[in-house]
Amino acid sequence: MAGGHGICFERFSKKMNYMKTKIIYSGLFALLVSGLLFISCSKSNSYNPGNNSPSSATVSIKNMAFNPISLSITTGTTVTWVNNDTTAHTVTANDGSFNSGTITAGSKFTQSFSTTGTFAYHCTLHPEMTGTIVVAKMPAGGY
Ligand SMILES: [Cu+2]
Repeated sequence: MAGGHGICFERFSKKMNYMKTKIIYSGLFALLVSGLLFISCSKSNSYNPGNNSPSSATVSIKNMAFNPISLSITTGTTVTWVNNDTTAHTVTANDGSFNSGTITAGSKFTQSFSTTGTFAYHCTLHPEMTGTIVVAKMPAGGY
């Protein structure tokens, strides 16, 4: 029979199409899951409107010092100060633009930066403790 192979091939290609659809769907599903994961992860950072790729940075407070002393970020970045010291500290902007109040040992303070500039800060409890956040414009189109 001449058509025998044709029918067989047709069945085969139908099966292939089905498999392709399955692969596409599982691909879309994986994409959806990773998208949801990304959304739920980035929700823990404070959201900055207009910035679709929020980023974050951390400053550790330990041994009566901010580490790093100077942190360079881009606009829309959320900075978290983590008090890894045994005493309380504050993160207080010299220009008064932000102030953590007392951060007890083991606690955190979060501040997002939406404007460019150099923000010097200190600890009101230990004025010799100083730090700087340098905020540059986020590159066009984000990261
Ligand atoms: Cu302090």
